Formats: sequence, C-alpha cells, structure tokens
Amino acid sequence: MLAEFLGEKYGKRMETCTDQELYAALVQMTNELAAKRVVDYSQTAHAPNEGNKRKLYYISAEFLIGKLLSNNLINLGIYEEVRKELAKAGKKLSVLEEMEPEPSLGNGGLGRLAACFLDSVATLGLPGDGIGLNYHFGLFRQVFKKRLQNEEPNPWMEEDGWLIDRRSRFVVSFGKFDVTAKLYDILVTGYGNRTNALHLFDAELVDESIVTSGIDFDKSEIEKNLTLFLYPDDSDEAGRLLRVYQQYFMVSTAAQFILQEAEERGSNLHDLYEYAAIQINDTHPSMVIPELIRLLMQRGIAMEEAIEITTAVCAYTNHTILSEALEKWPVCFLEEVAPKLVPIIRELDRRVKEKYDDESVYIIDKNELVHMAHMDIHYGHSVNGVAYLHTEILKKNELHSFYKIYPEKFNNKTNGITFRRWLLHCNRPLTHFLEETIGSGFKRDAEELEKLLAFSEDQAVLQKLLAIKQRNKHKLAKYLKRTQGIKLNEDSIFDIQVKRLHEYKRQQLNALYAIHKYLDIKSGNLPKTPITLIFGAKAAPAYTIAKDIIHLILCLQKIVKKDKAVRPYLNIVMVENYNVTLAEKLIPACDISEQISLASKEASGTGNMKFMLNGAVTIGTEDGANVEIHELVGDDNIYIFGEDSDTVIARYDRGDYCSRQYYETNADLRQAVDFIMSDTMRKVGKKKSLKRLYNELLNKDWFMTFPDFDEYVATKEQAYEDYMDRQAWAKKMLVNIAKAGFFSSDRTIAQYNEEIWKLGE
Ligand code: 26Q
Repeated sequence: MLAEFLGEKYGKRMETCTDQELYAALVQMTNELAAKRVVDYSQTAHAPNEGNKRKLYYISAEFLIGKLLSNNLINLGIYEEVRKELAKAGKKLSVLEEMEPEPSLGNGGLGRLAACFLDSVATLGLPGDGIGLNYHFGLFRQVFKKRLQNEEPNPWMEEDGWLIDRRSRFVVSFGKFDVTAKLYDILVTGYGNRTNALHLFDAELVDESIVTSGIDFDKSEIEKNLTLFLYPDDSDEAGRLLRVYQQYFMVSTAAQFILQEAEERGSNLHDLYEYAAIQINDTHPSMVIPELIRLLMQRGIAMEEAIEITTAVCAYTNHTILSEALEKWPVCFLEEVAPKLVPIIRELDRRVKEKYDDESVYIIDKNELVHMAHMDIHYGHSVNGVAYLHTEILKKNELHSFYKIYPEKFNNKTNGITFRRWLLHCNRPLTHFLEETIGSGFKRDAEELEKLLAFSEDQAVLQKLLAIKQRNKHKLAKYLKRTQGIKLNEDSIFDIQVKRLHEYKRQQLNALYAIHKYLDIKSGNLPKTPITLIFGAKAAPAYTIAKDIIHLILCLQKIVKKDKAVRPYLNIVMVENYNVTLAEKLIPACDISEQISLASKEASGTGNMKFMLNGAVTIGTEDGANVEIHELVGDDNIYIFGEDSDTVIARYDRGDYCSRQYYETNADLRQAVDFIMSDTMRKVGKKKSLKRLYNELLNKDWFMTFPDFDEYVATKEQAYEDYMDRQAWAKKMLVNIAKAGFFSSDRTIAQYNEEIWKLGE
C-alpha cells in the first residue's frame, strides 16, 4: 500500500527513499485514508443519530494528543501491513515513529483526557470534534541544568505534518484591537470507525521571533504572542491578562465556528440544541457561555431565549477542588479583553443575585472577581466530576450550595483512557499475548479483559506476564540509556511516579521515602531486591516549591549514584522532559505505580488507570479513581495507605494541622527531613532551594505528608517484599489487567453521551 502510494505520488521506490521521505509519505497517506472516513453529515442517510443532528464540540485549552503516526495506523487497521511492507524494504517503522515530534498542546491529565475522549468519540462512531488553540511552542520543553529545571520552547509543527490548513478565517474583536484567526485541523481517527477533527485556531500575526531567551517574550504584544505558548507564566499581571486573551480568543472562534456549522447544516439557531452539544473542559473555556449569548443576540434572538439556548447546549466538567485552580478573573481584565461580554456577565450575575441570597453562589463577588465555575453551573445544564469520590466531594463540600439549588445538574463521569494508545500501541507484547489467551474481543469491548481471570492460577500465563514485563523493562532501560544516558538495573523493582509536579500529588513524600531508604541502606539494612525509584514531572515555571522538589530529587539521584555502597541496591532517577512519548515507554515497564496524592485532592488521576492496564500494582491513597480501582481489584491486589478524605477534610476544617509536631515525635521522619539540610546534600544542591523546601515542610506541609509518612514507608516495604514471590505478584498483575476494562474511555464517553450529550438518539 505504501509502495503504491510512493510510486504514484513521487515516482519512487521504497528502497531509494530516505527515512525523512518515508515519514512524510506515511503522514500524507495516513491523512488521505483518514479523510475518506470523514462523515459528511448532509450526505449520510444513516447517521448514528437518525432524527437528530446533534454534534459534540469539546472545547479545551489542552489536547495532549501525543504522536499520531502509529496511533492512526492502528485505528485505520493498517499498522501491521505497513510495518511488514517497510520491513521487506529493510526499513523500520519504529525508526520512522521516532522522527515524529510530539505536539505539546497540553500539560497533564486534563489535556490527555481530552485526547482520549476524541479517540473514543470517533471510535464509537459519534459526531464530535475538539476545539482548542494551536500553540506554536506548546508547553515548554524541560531541560535539567545543574540539577535545576530550565524551560525551553518546544516547537513541534512540521512542513509535512498533521496540521491541515482549512484556509478559513474568523475575526475576534478584543477591546483594543481585532485579531484574525486561522483554522487548522488535525484529523482524529476512530478505531475501525469514522474520522472526526480537532480544530485548532491560530492567530494570523503570531511571531515566533519575539521569543528571546528560554521561554521569555514580550507579554504586551498580544497580536504577536497570542498562540505562542500554552500557560504562559502568570506570576505577573501581564501574564494573567494574556491568559484571558487566549481564553477569549479560543471561545470566540469556537462559538463563531459552532454557529456557522449549525447554520450550514440547517439550524435557525432557535433550535441550536438540535445541532450542538458543548462540553466545557474545566473553566478555561467558560467565556463561551456569555460569548454564545452575545452572538445569538447579535443575530436577533432576545436575551431570555439566548440564555435558554446556551444553557441547553453547554455542560461543564470540573477537574479540581483546589481553590487556587478555580479561575476567578477581575472584571477589569474582561473590560479590556472582551468588553462586550461584561454587560452580559453582569446581567447573568444580576439574575442570580435576584434569586439567591447566598454570596457563595454569586458570579461576581464583592471584590469584582468573576467566578468562572459559578457561571458554568448556573448557565449550563450539567456539572460533572471525574471520579466517584470527586463528585461526592463536590456535592457535599466544595459546591454544596450549588448542589442544593440544582441537584439534577450534578453527575459523575469517572475518567477513562483509550486502550488503543495505552495498550495496543504502547504494549504490543502484552496485546499479542492477550489476543492468544482470551481472543481479540477485548480490543472492541474492554470489559472482555475479565476473561483473563480464568487464568489466574495458570502457571504458564503468569510466567508469560512476568516475561513480558521483563522485556518491557529491558526496552525502557535501553531507551533511557540511548536518549538520556540513564542506566537502569533491569533486575530491580521499577517503582514509578510520573505526573505533573504538584505539592498535592506529593512527590515530596516519595522523595522523603528515598532519603529514608538511602539512610537505611547506609546503616546496613540491605534490600533483598534492588529498587529503582523513577520520577518524571514538569513544574510550572513560576511554581517555586515544585521546582525545589525537582531539585531535591535530582540531588538525591546524584548522591546515590556516587555512593558505591548504596548504588547496587538503590537507584533514584528523574527522567527529563516527561511527556506522552516517555509515558508510553515507562508505563509498560512499571512494577509499582505511585498514586499517593493527599486524599480528597486528586480529582481522578488517569495515570493510575494506564499503569494498572499494563500490569503494574498500585500503591496509593484512597483518592480519586484509586477508590474505584481498589474496589475492582480488591485488597489483595493494591496497596492502600494513608488518611482518608474525611479525615483530611475534617483536619482542614479544624485548621489545626501542625507538621512540626510530627517532626518532633517521629525520629525516622525527622532524620529524613533533616537530611535535606545535611552537608551531603549541600555539596550537590543549592542551599537556598533546599532551605526553602525544608522550611516549607516544617512550617506548613500544606498537603500533609508527615502524617502519612510511617504508613507509606511500611506499605512500600510490604510491597517490595511481596514482589519477591514472583508467582503471587504475577497474579496481582493479572487481576489488575483483567479489571482495567471499566477504565476504557469508550465506557466514559458512552456515559457522557447517554446522560449529557444525547448524540445517539
Ligand atoms: C488555573 C488557573 C489559571 C490558569 C490555569 C489553571 C489551570 C491549568 C491547568 C488549572 C488546571 C489545570 C489542569 C488540571 C488538570 O490536569 N487536572 C487533572 O484532570 C484530570 C482529568 O480529569 C484528572 O484525572 C486529575 O486528577 C486532575 O488533576
């Protein structure tokens, strides 16, 4: 197939092509095949939703899509064919896969979720597109220098890449100027199904050359900088204002695009609900609500009706209970960025204040801050959390006043992941083995993984699972050696914590364990199996303590590496620039998955699901989706520790947490904490950074690592001991794989569709 394409397009034979030519041809061929599966609405007699033209628009500031080549080849059903064809000509598909740059259009869980969702929407044959921004440098690329994080731009767009210029223009009117938006599409292939699109808007006059050193640029040149970076540094006012500019740019283009499409497909806008369902992914796109109202009014619809239409169309997903992440923008920012929205927002707020005498549900508070989530809840028809526990906490605590007003709007949609990327693509050996053992039905219906339970006592199956894990550990070791110069002992336990760096995720707790273990080994307690602690995380550029934690881990890495007595038993590694590509290699190689957030703080987590699916055993707190994983696999196949969410919430309510008390009464903990300020550390680390972190832990420890320290250490020791009984461990792996089916994003999307979007009726 590829040979034919090369012949026709370029008049070339595969053997004579360079890798670059082959890669470019593959992208083009894949895009052409994908385009054939785009469903033209007006032409289809049998749209999946006969009698209803409703289409989903998933608006998100992030789409962390990862590399697309192999994913698209799998979804189009031609991966093996292409691989074999290339092999015949002496070429390796894996080499071409490596050439693709990873689009860095996201930061973490929320962005990766959006990408998994697009895959599942297309796979289920549903009409639904993503809408976001085309950040030229995306999220920064992380580089370690002297054990500190540095940030560099991460250019990812290619001449012959996946972006398709739609040659379509929209104008966004800001208060002081207009900006023309260009529309690019990335095709989203469903697994054996239709092709949808990810629409990415870009500012026409964006100028990459204004980026000076690192990721610095003139924040005031909005027309030139609007779509340069995802999450520009917002530690100053100019940075925060720029974020609002980006958000309005995103939602204004989105709203214009959605109305245009609806009208083209026959809507008179009064019936917009028949044509569009909008999902607002966290509060970053919340301004789409007043913007839609504005545009509907501009087209002659009265305000009352415009509000009703908008409410019927829009639904909101909440991804966090951390108050600092719940966006509140000063009205004066909106006056500058989108002055036409201000009277609308004021009117929406007036209506709320007229009805409810409760400040906690106002849209505009007494400090003239606009609470974006409040606007979503009042003027959207659905509010969902992303895991059972998270939704319960929203209802009972964070959003309780809203729940009392609108109980019917609240619902839970436990997150999911696409098994195409997180099993079929990233773990081929396991996929093939599963096919041999339980048939290939699980590829379409993830719940079929449960068939594996019938083999839980089958020695051959258990041995094979261990062998596959070993092979993946070997592959990871080779990869990290080649790309980052990191050496791993393949016979050690791979204990992995990879995720954004945030205090609530408690990488610092894992680092305290690392210190404890280091000192324990030095004092002569040698672990029976060597341990490798692997970290991967980016810290937001202005998040000082997060950067201090990275510094601590990198210093520990160096100390242990230099210590001849300890290094045969313990290795601490922080991979540079953790991203989707690295995740695809780390996760299949993992033995122990670290999900140790402070209970109540992690809305769901999705890494936890990816690890479990690939046969890692979780050590975690009763938080987010860990609760549901625990319930599914049972006590014997997960390691749960730490205080539960009720205890934590009660402690916050009392406000009486004092970390120093724990420090003073717990000798092991004190020893680990004090090590941060030891001479050994000072020799490799920066005093200012280490001291700041030490003080933070001792005087604040806002995410309560100290109360969980002892239990965490004991639980890890137990897990390491259990790991040595290989047969028993393999059974835990098997149960985790078998029970992962529930976490397929196909299930999540089917639920969104049944309960919120109703695309399939
Ligand atoms: C906040 C204020 C101003 C500017 C930006 C932000 C901001 C940016 C990014 C707030 C939140 C985010 C990202 C949140 C995120 O990734 N949340 C994760 O979402 C996952 C998918 O639902 C969950 O699994 C994770 O638990 C949650 O942390």
